[in-house]
Amino acid sequence: MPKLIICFFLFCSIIPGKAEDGYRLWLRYDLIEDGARLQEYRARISSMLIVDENATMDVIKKELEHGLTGLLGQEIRNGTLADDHLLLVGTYGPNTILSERLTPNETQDLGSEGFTILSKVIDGKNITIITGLHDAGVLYGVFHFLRLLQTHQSIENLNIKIAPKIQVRILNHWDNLDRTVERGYAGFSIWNWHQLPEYIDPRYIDYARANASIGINGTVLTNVNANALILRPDYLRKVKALADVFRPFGIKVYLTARFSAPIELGGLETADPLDETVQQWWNEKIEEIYEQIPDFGGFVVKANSEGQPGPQNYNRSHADGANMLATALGPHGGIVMWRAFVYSNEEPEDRHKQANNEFIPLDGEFKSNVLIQVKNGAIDFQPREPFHPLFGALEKTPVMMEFQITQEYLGQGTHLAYLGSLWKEVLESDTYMQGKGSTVAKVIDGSLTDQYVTAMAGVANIGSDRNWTSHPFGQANWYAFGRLAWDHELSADWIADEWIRMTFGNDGDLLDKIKEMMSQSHEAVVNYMTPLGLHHIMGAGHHYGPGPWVDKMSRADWTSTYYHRADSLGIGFDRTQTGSDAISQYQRPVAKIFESREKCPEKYLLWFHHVGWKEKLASGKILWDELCLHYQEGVDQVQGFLDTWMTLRDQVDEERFDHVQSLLRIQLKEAKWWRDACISYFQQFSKLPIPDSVPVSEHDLEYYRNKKYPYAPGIRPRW
Ligand code: BDP
Repeated sequence: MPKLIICFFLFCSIIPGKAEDGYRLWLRYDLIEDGARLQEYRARISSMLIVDENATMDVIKKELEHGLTGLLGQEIRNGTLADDHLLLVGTYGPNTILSERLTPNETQDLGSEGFTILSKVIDGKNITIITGLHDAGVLYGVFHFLRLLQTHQSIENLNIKIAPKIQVRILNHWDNLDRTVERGYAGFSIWNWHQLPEYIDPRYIDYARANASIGINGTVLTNVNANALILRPDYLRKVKALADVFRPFGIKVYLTARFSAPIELGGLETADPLDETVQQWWNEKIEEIYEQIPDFGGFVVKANSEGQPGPQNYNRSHADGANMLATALGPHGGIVMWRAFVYSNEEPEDRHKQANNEFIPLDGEFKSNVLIQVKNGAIDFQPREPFHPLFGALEKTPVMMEFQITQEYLGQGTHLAYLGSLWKEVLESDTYMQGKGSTVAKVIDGSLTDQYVTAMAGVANIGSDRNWTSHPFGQANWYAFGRLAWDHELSADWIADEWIRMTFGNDGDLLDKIKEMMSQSHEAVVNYMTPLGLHHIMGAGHHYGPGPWVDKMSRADWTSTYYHRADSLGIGFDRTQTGSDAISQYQRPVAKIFESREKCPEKYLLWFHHVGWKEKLASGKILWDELCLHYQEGVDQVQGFLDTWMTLRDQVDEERFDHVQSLLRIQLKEAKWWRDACISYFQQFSKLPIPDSVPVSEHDLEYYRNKKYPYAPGIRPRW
């Protein structure tokens, strides 16, 4: 390599303040700073040979060239099988160069997307092999290998064999065709419908690289509040262009299907799923899609919820609707992800109960290529929710997880909230569906039931912002979603560790400090927004900031007062038998814990119980004091994050340092806003003094109630 280039690499790596705009995400391939590791890697890999030829292998070659040149600071030449220190990459199908170099044991149980990475000595030559049965497996192996280098792991004696635990690992973009993003806080949609299919924005490729690097293999391009236009031929040509870009990265494209599309697009008079003309319309539409996109993944459907059309408009069931689409998609290998986030126009006595009420009677009636897509909790992506009771209730129907990566209820684009911890809490919850140990993770990965397909979806936080996710730490949530969908047994801490190393560097002090911030951040948000099981007390409509006073909306279960039920006696939603009895929807051993005032974990207390202001909690303090102290603790935690971050000035590049610093200041201001607004509001009911350690609110309640935020994302500013 010419001296000049080496100097350039060294130069880049020794300037701590080097500008970083976050565009590269975790795929930063700067020269390894650790001298010993660098030497090890350079000695181990001096050439590479990719044995197959196809579009995925081209992607692999580019990524390895880019990654290894950057990380090792030297070019990697194209090798031959005679080389010592060769990196040998490709599939291991029968009678291939690779199969000759592998024992059957080494490739056992890899499945269609798994990979193995092996250090071997063959004919006296050291080689490193990355292989899988299919191209996608090899691609995942290559990203894993690069991650080992990025996180400074040893690559001596590698004997790694990994396969994903869940089959469909998919992002749900809530992107509208006008490029606005529902609940998106990172700019506009990255899909440029106007310029597709002719112009392929390089962003699409970087998007696909990022997803493939964490094992995401599907993307739903459009909002669940669907627009039928996406199914029109001109739009389908645009979708095809994206599918063509993503295919080599192992990513399939899916769309949301508007149930009334046969009327809107097809000019039919009905969308009744049992009507033959309707079925015919969908069959033909689906044929048309597969002609363009032979590996089209299928549909996500939001039906009969929040005003969306669905089979119930025709007195048909969710199963009738889902099965109609599944029948048409089935022969092509497509699936239907039918959402359980339903709530009808008639208000039920507790929204918590509605999904179970509607879906349990249909258990066993869905075709095998239908999955019921269930949000992690029964209300709506709140900062903390107990797991959705449906996970423990559907025994004959595959259920899949829907997490929300975009932080609709967790500080939107400005709060640091690492969601790995939230998602792990849900995945590890025990449903007791088939006795102890029936965790949510096991329900969705198919280990409890024999299901045709398994899946996990995450509502994307990606937009046109240069750094993709608005908050630099929002990237960690995209990353964590992918890693958990691939392997839900990874710990939140482990995932954070990987992400920090790749995103900010491997320095031990930096790593410890950022990890500490991340690991506390979810709890901090819960503390200053919705402690002790409170939920749905945010501002109306835009869902930004506190709004515990919200009481008059077109339906009661959109208000805050419906959920917190504060009165002169106490606060909280009684979901025991004396209240809505939603607890009975959980399996008995779970219900027994939640319904007991003593056994119910305090983090869910006000979710399930109406508790007296002066009732004592585990700490010996009364509820009112605990509530106030939690709010204060949340504020203190954010202050702690800011203090910690300020000590990292010399270890983080200026651009990201300043950005995060500004955002933490906003978060601190807003944490105080939540605390003061909520305490002032609830104090009207408790009529108790605020504990001394909690500062007196800067403003009175009226101030908070009247506060307007015309700049909140998603709001159209008005006079
Ligand atoms: C809620 C969002 C709304 C979505 C809905 C859904 O506020 O914008 O359309 O969920 O998931 O959280 O369908």
